[in-house]
Amino acid sequence: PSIGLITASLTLHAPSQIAAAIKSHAGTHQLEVAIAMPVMADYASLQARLNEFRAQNIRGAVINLPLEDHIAEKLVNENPDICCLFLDVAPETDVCCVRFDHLNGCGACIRHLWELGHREFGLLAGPESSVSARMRLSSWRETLHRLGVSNAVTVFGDWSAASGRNKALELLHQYPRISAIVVANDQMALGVLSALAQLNRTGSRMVSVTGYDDTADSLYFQPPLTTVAQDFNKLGKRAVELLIQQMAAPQIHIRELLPTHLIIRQSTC
Ligand code: IPT
Repeated sequence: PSIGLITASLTLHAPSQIAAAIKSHAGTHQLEVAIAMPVMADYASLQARLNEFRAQNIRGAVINLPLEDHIAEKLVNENPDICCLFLDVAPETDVCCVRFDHLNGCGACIRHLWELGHREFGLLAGPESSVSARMRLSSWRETLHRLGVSNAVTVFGDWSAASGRNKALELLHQYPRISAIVVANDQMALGVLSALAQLNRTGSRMVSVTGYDDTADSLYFQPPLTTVAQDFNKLGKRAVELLIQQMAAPQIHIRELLPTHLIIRQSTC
């Protein structure tokens, strides 16, 4: 028997580590995993993938794509014979999901920088089309607001290291007083560190950088990255276990939240 996985691009570190975890935990339950990687996250592309799964006799799918609530809800309504478990939807979306709680992690990250004395912040958010990117940005802003910071500058990247590098160059060129850049994922943070090295903003002129994900390589960035950890192995394990439960009892409503937490390394001071 097989389950399906519809995923965001596996060229990105987080989705690829999540897919690896799902694949290995599915294996312990003697389940194969059919992987689909649509280019677009619109309703028609997703429906087409579920139709392919159905043709392969697949009756359960994990969906790790940022989806707006009406698209996720319509997929569930239109495909009652396939159990769908979503990993990247907003809390208000009324579908079965297991997701990371961004609140603790985002709040802790801003407070950490504040306690180090930072007052001039740059926010490098993920793409506006991503539900999780928007949630991270809004919790950073909320925490900053509570601390009385109202002048943080926001720019948007596309999750890639290249976009992180370009956006950091842009940000520091326009706002040289920024002393901390809060970044929505580790890959963009890698690009930011590369920009800082190019601008000679290291050592005593260092700009603090925080990431988000704690992917397997982030400890080896230069300097090792302070970041918000999401346990992708745990997510993969719970996704497989919960999908199995859901397939055994399709009427149950699964909503699980996994914690995130700040890991302090040397990219912040
Ligand atoms: C999210 C990652 O944090 C981000 O780095 C990027 O890879 C994104 O996925 C791609 O969609 S993790 C997701 C489970 C919210």
